[in-house]
Amino acid sequence: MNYYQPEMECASRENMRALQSERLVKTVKHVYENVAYYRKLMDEKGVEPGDIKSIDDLNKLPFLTKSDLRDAYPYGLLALPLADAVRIQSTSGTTGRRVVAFYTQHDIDIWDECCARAIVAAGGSKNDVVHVSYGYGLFTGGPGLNGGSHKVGSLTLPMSSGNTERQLQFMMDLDATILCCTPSYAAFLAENIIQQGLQDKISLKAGIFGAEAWSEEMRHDIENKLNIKAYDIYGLTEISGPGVSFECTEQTGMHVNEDHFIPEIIDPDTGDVLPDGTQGELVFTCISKEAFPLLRYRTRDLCVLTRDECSCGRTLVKMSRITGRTDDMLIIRGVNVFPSQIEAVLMNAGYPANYQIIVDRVNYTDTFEVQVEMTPEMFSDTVKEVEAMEGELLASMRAMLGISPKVTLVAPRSITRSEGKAVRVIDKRKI
Ligand code: DLL
Repeated sequence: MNYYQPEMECASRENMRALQSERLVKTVKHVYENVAYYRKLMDEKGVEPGDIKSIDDLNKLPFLTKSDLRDAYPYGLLALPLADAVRIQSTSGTTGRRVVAFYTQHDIDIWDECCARAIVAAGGSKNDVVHVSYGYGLFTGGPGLNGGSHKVGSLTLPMSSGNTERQLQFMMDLDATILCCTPSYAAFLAENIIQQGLQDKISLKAGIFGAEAWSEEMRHDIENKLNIKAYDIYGLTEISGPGVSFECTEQTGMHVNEDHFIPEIIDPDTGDVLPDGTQGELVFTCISKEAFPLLRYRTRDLCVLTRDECSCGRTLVKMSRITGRTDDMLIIRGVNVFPSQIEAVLMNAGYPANYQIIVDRVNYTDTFEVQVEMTPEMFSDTVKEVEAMEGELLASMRAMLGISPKVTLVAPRSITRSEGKAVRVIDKRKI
C-alpha cells in the first residue's frame, strides 16, 4: 500500500488525538489574540483560550457560519498581517458576497500535501501524468490538485476546464493516466470519448472527482465507460479547498485529513454533537492553518462519520459521500427532496446523469418537473414509447421520493453541459 505521509495517515488514535489537542490549543490562542471577530464570538459565549485544553473541549467553542464570513468580508477573519498572506481563493458564489479565503505559503503547502495524499491514495506516483480539468483561478479545484500533483512529482497537465477537443487531444497525446475534474465533466468527457470511438487511445487508470454530489451509480457508470477507478474527493474553499478528505482503494467513503481538520457531526437544528454513525451536518475546525483557521465551521453538508478499520491501513476517520446539504435540500409541497435521490433513480433505470430539476410555484402550489436526457439508443420518435418510458420513471421516482414529479424525457445532448459544477436545480419559486 502506498501513502504520501504514512506517519499521519496511519497514526494510532492515541497519537492523533494528542497531536489534534496540541494543535487545537495553539490555534484557539492564535485566533483569540489576532482576530477581533473571534474574540467577540468567544467572549459572548463566555469561553476563553484557557478553557480549551484538549479536543474534548471542542464543543465549548462557538460555531461559525457562512453568514459570519460574509459579515467579516473581506479581511475580518484574517489571523495574520496581510503582508504574511500570499494567496486568496474564493467560492464559486451563489448569492450575496463571495467568500474569500487567505493562505500563507505554509497554508498552501499543507493544502498541496492533502491533495498529494489523495493522488497517492488513487494509485498516483511520480510516474503518472495527472490531467487537471478542474477550473483554475479563484476556484480551488485546479490550484489544489495542481499543487498536489507537483508534490507527488507527477507530470501535471494544467488543462483547466473547457475546450473538450483540446482536453481529449492532450489526454491522448501525453498519455494522461489520472483525470481530475467534476464527476459531471468526467461523464461528459466519457460520452465524447465513446461517441468519437477513442476508448483505445486513452490511457487513464483513475479519476479523482469531486466538488459536487454524485452517486454510487454514477461512479459505476463513469468507471465502466472510461475503464478506470473513480475516487471521490471533498473539500471547500473556506477550509482550504479539495483534499479535506479523499477516497482510498476501498472506495467506501473519504478519509478526513484529521491532522489538519477536525470533523464533527451535529444536529443542524439544535447544534448538538451527534455520535459516529449518525447522519448530520458536517463541521470542521482547522488546526494547522495560519492565515484563515476557521473554528467549528458549519459546512451545511450532510454526511456520516465512521471509524471502522479500513483495509487500506489508514486510520483517518471516514466520512460518507455527501447525501445533500441542509440548504440545497428542496422542500416541494412539504416533502424533502434531494437531487441525489433523483439521480439514483435515473442511474438505476439506465439513464445518464444528465438531468435538471425545475421547481416553480403556480397558484400557491409547487410544480415539480424532472427533465431527463435520453441516450441516442433510447431516443424514439414514437410518442407512445416515450410516454411509456416517462411513466416507468415516474413510478420509480414516486416510490423513492413519496411525491410525483412531472417527468419529461428530452432529446440526447439537449441539456446544457457544465464544465464545472453541474446545474441540477432550477428553483423559480419566489417564496
Ligand atoms: O468545490 C472544492 C473542491 C474542488 C472539492 C475540487 C473537490 C474537488 P467550493 O466551491 O467552496 O469548493 O464548494 C464546496 O462543494 O461544501 C460541498 O457542498 C460541495 N462538494 C465538494 N466536494 C464534494 C464531494 C470545492 N466530493 C462545496 N461530494 C461543499 C459532494 C461536494 N459535494
